[in-house]
Amino acid sequence: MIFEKIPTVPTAEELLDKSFRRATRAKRGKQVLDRESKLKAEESMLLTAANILSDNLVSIVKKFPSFDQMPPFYLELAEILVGVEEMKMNLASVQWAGNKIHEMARKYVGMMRDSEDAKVVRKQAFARMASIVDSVDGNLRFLNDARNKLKKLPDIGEGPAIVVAGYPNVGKSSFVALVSSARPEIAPYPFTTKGLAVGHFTREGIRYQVIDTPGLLDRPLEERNEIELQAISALKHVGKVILYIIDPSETCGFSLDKQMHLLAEIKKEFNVPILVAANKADISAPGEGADMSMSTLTGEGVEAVLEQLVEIVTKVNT
Ligand SMILES: Nc1nc2c(ncn2[C@@H]2O[C@H](COP(=O)(O)OP(=O)(O)OP(=O)(O)O)[C@@H](O)[C@H]2O)c(=O)[nH]1
Ligand SMILES: [Mg+2]
Repeated sequence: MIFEKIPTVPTAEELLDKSFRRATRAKRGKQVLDRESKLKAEESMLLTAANILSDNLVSIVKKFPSFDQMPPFYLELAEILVGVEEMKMNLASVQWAGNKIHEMARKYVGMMRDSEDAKVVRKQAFARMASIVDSVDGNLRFLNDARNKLKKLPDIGEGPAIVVAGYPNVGKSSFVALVSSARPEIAPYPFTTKGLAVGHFTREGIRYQVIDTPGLLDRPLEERNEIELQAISALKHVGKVILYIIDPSETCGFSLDKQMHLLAEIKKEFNVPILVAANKADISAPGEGADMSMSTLTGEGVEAVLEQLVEIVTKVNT
């Protein structure tokens, strides 16, 4: 996954600590008897600190993937979770700081040669570097938060994908846990699932992906929060088929009417085959509107639903 390899982004303080410590060590080995060797020692201290700082800053930027060639699904998720423009601006500031320190170090080395006391100049240079790095501390923190959010996104790969959607608390995660390798959290309250998760199962040599999504309420797109938007994004970009789970028992806390209305909206919005399964058959009759019935608690009917999904995917593919 494109966001998986982004390393932690250090704070300004961590960067400065590291580089100044290494610079002190670089100086320690040097003899400082005459003016020339004192100059050399201060110079090496300055360059060591500057190189570490600018290399680190520039490499932070390099480790973020380029947003210009990103698959639309991940681009949209990045937009939902962190904002692509904001991320670009923060990266640009960090890049600027890296370049600035590099430039500045060269200038100060020149100044050192013409000065009475190299140590004084080196100290001025360190203060300048520290203030440049401090000035991007907010950017570094933003990027670290972004990194932590993006890293949690699931790796959606090549195989056909089944997206499981529905109202909160209807049993989406229970289904995904039952049929695939994923182990999502299951709980008796709505909005348990807060992000996308992917599990896998294999049928006749084909590896299928099952995507668990956060619950959706029936409401306009512009009112949806960042958690729901991830589900919409998966529906839009990755599904070969959608499994829409309804809970006719309404123990999920939402009326069947509302659940059916959301289904109608999804049918209108997405051009993907939809299988409707009524869950919780152990406590209520499926009622109207469902293609199949199951209980993810007892397991009854679940295998048949899975078979049907595989059949739909196979048809779509041929
Ligand atoms: N009686 C009964 N309860 C079920 C069944 N399937 C799931 N549940 C219960 O319904 C609750 C919600 O299950 P989840 O799988 O977490 O539902 P979800 O749709 O993923 O919920 P969100 O992530 O909040 O959207 C849990 O308490 C489950 O134990 C079922 O077939 N029968
Ligand atoms: Mg869930």
